[in-house]
Amino acid sequence: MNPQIDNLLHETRKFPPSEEFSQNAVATAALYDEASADRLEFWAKQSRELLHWNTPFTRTLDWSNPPFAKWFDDGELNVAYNCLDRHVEAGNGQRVAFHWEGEQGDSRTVTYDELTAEVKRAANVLAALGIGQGDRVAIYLPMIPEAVISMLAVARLGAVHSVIFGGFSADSIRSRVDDASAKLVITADGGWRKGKVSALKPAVDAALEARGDLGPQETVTNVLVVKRGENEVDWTDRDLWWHEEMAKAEAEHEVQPFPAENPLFILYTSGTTGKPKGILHTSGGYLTQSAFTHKMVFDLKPESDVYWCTADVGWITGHSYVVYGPLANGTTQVLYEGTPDTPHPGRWWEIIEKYKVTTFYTAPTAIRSFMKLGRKIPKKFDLSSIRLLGSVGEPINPEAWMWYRKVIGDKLAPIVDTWWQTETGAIMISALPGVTETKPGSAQVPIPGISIDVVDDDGEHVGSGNGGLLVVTEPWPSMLRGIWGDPERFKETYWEKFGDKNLYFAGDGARLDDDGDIWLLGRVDDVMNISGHRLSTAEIESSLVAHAFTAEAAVVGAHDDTTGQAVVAFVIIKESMLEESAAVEDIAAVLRSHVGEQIGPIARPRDVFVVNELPKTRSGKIMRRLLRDVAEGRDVGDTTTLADTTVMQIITGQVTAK
Ligand code: 6R9
Repeated sequence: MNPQIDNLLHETRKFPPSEEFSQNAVATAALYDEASADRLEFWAKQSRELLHWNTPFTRTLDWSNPPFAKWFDDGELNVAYNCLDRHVEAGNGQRVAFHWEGEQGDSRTVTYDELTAEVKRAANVLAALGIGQGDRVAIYLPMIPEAVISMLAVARLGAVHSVIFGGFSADSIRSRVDDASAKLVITADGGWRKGKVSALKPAVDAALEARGDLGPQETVTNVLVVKRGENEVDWTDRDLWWHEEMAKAEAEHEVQPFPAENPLFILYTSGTTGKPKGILHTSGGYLTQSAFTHKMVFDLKPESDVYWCTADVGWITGHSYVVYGPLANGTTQVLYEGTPDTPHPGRWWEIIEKYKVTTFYTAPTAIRSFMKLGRKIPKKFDLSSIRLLGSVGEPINPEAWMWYRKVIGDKLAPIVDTWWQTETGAIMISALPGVTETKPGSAQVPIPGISIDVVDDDGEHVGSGNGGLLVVTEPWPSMLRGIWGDPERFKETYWEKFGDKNLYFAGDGARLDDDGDIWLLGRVDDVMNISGHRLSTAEIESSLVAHAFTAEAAVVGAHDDTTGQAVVAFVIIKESMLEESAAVEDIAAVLRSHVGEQIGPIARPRDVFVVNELPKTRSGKIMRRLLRDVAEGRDVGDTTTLADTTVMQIITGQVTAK
């Protein structure tokens, strides 16, 4: 078993909240009672309290056609108005929305007044380019205020954004733009990463030029380009500078309400097959649950807190806990452009000191890499403003949890380990700070109003002390409404595993401890979790076999001390290419960078092993379990189902010879 999970199963420490924290906590134990008394009424009440509805809803949930849910569906609201104008109207326009920090140390303070004004202008720019309700806009930007402004401007018009993480390649942009038939792409002339300006526009140019004769008709009519990196960029007729269009645009923009189920965004995530899934989220339910969880799980005091979630807006965490949840709640945040170790390894701690961050939300992989560098670095900075810590993206091993608490939280700050997914839209399992006694390594309990279970293969509850599969048993407000353009795949992937029981299958293994608390154990499918980012084995395999050298490829996620898992690939070279490939000095490096170019640097395998055979069952299925054993340096387990039982000896020999 993965050593981190093994540790996790022996963990018994518990940390009750301090009395002081509990007394001032936003969340109370009564929330659980209220939610279990009447779950739907509970969500209806939260939605009315947290959001402004132009047309109040009268129906909370329509589940007459599962798994297609509708929440608050006869209500109307505007998502951007909820995140901006209403805070200004309530007299909080002077409050800082973002303390933005560039990697090079340049900074910009954006108040709610300013953010609202910029979004209004940007909405006018987009409308002038023909964007209206339901149109799709692709956003490929670095972590600069314009990323948030673009998302909110799209939302304000009732259009749909598809944010593409800045680390993805031209091919990934192409397939996402095509899948959603995007009309407009918003990008930049570059962004600062690791001390250099990384180009973004060339990838967009390449994506839009790479249309083969067989491709569908080009849907993109314009590319808006934000000036950030001062890079030289190629220019075409469809390109427009963001700042020039903004300068020409009207300042006023009248906000219009849209139905609760109006699509808000599509976000692509890896599944078990090669093709990323376009996860669709809509407006009212999504905003309700992201705002509710942001307020309760992060114990939000909007007048005094400075909240920092380190996620990029290219991931769901950035959508729900940088943009929608925090802004709906009128939060003051830090937004940082760069990498944690540039220009020095204490950069994040320096930012916490500078802005007196109170609430810090990051991923276990980051915590582990800081742990490796030692406590001396964070100890150089004043982190005494921190009062609450959060973790997301993968199971946090108890050792990292304890370090996070001691070194960053000064032994006082509660830690909330939050389990959720792109598909769930918002946090589903987490301690409530001030209420829950926390346990290192366990995400613990469903949040009020959410129904979770751990079940066996037949969908039956496993009972305390047992392991099984994590399921959501009742629809929830921020649930995905589908996979863009593929309702069948939506049903098959998430809802059909347990027959007609209507259980949402998350794809994660979990265990219930004797208190009934939930411990997440990682994915049970062929999805890997690298630094908290999801990648599918199939997607990387198909990229590897797209290279001229490769006949066959098998990819596994192997345990890695820092990144949680690392991509390890086994490839067979084509007979016809043996000579040519032998002339290449480092085939592994060639294939690694090929994957990096096709999918993006995060997908680049840590190791590529060239082998003569792959272990297959008699029915021809690759036995990834055995390859994982090799990749993790273990003795290879049971090989009796292999078609050729000697193949593993050969592979082990080839790998250890490296
Ligand atoms: C928010 C996010 C989702 C997958 C999920 C699970 C893993 C996320 C976790 C966690 C254990 C946690 N995951 N949070 N595992 N404990 N607190 O990360 O979304 O990128 O879609 O990934 O991440 O395996 O299924 P996403």
